[in-house]
Amino acid sequence: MYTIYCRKGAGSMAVEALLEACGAAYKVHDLDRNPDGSLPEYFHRINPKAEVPTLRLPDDSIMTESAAMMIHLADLHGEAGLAPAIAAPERAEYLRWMIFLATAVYGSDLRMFYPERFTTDAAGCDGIKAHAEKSMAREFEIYAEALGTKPFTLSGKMTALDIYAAMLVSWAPDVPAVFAKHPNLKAMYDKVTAHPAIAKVWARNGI
Ligand SMILES: N[C@@H](CCC(=O)N[C@@H](CS)C(=O)NCC(=O)O)C(=O)O
Repeated sequence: MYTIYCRKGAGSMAVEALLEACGAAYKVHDLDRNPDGSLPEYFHRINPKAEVPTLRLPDDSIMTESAAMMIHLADLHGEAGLAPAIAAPERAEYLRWMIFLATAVYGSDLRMFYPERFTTDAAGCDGIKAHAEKSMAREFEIYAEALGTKPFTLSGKMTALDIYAAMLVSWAPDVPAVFAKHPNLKAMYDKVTAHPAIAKVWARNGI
């Protein structure tokens, strides 16, 4: 049994959706913030960075880093067909875009939502946020170009990559504008979120 530590609508959403889509046995542990905005003390002992997603594996060990979880779960639950096999020709591309999303796009999201965490100078926050929005716009251009006319990032079949991309695009500062500029991203997003397992988790997360 997996336990996924979550905050609704946060980075845990993609991992929760993947667990559901894989048919894995899992429990959701929703975290509430303390009145001062921090996360509960017990959670800092589970993940010293106190970030979601945090995943407790069936052997009781703890895993952090969303992209690592996506890769690990999709590989372990290969029967769900949500990852190319290690030797498949599209495996390199799968890893490339998974890490691009985790580092470039997720990074821009974090700078945009929490600029104060990226500076010791509170006066610099607006600049960090503006730069993050610009970076994210460029990153979605790059991703949309890679997607091209394919229904999903790799081919005609949804993978964990598309679930991760769908979560990240849902955090854009102006989602309708991203979709208007990149109708192929919208088409991919609509297909991913129409999948019954993903729709269920998106709804639980209030999306
Ligand atoms: N590199 C981490 C980043 C995780 C992360 O920063 N998560 C955010 C939410 S999306 C978080 O929990 N931040 C701490 C907080 O909100 O208090 C990952 O990919 O899992």
